[in-house]
Amino acid sequence: MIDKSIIEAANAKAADGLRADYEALGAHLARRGIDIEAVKAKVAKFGVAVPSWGTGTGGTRFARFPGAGEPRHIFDKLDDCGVIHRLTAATPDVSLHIPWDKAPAADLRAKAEEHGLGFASMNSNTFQDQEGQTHSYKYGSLSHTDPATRAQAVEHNIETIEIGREIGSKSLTVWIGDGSNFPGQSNMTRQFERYLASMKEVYARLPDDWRIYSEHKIYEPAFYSTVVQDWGTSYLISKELGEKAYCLVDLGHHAPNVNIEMIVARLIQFGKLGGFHFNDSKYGDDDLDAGSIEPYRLFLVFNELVDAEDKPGLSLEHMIDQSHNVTDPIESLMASAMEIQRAYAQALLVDRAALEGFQEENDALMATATLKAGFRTDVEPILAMARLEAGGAIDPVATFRQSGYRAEVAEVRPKSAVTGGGIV
Ligand code: LRH
Ligand code: MN
Ligand code: MN
Repeated sequence: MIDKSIIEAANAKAADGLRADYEALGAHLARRGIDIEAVKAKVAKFGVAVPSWGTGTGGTRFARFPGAGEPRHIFDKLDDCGVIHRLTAATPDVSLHIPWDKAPAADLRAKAEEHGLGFASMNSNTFQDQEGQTHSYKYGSLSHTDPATRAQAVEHNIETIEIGREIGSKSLTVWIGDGSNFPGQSNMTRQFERYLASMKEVYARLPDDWRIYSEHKIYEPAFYSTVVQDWGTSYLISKELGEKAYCLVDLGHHAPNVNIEMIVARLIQFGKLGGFHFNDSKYGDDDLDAGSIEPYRLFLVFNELVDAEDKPGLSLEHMIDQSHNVTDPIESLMASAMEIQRAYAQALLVDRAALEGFQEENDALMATATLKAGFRTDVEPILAMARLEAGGAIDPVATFRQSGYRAEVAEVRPKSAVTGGGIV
């Protein structure tokens, strides 16, 4: 773990500059009628969960180039998540993937407590075969033609709920790779009927205070048709299952140029948005760092969230879902957490009354300029001040590098094998 003194020493060098920048931004925002303290308070309360699987180098299906000190198991992963939260003060929860992270619940709880972490949504995995598994998921899982394979997939989801229940999670995220690779391979209607029947069995085992999220993805690994391919199907699923069922939007799971912020708006309007997997992409499900390719799109998603902030019943789980090929995963996850916070802070700056006025008057130019005014504002001093006040680092990546954490863990974590193929 990174010692407090290292963070304090790094912060001491940057604190005066930050205070000056914060004051200047405060004066600027005051002229726009915005109270910087109120924005900072909201940013400080905002948290995004880290995916356990993101702490290791992901790679692609062609190759994986692991770095030094890769986590060996979930307890190393939780240590890394502890570092991320300590430095950014923005990632209080970790999302687990079962069976990758399977371990005794008491040990998971103890390790999380050590770092002041909680557990976000649980993820089931029926897109891969595990050693010793009776039935293969090669031709599907929850929608498989074989009832025994479906039963096995249902059972795995129930087990994932059980593990989550013991560690204080409150939701299950279901993403399946089921679909088909060739026209005619599957009857799309029958397949979806089977999927719904299986999900109803899982839903029946959901604790009263839990939610279930269906995560859609346009394609991959199925290259012709995917059972849960878009938000329309995901919405149908949530309606079929009942009031504890919601849709999860992974930003990388859409066709290029799809208006994701509009999907977000629709799901909010009809009370079915449950959460996010944040990442960024240029071509497909690239799983690049959030905000690294299209920061404006991330901002526009947050613009919808802030617009609906006071909507009764809206409660969202914000999670990151990334795969890191060429960067240190800890650094990428910290950078993403900060980008997500940045998009939130910028969206908070939008003058909503003015925007509504321009929309009513059909003044397209001024309406879009009003949004841009939020996006163009450099809110870094707000984010950094929120971190400083919470005991985090003014500059998390620089402080992480100074700490020598990666070299230190590399001494006890053996170099991991270079394998072909990463995770999706
Ligand atoms: C699928 C996905 C889904 C999985 C994760 C590893 O592409 O986004 O959320 O659980 O990647
Ligand atoms: Mn995802
Ligand atoms: Mn994905």
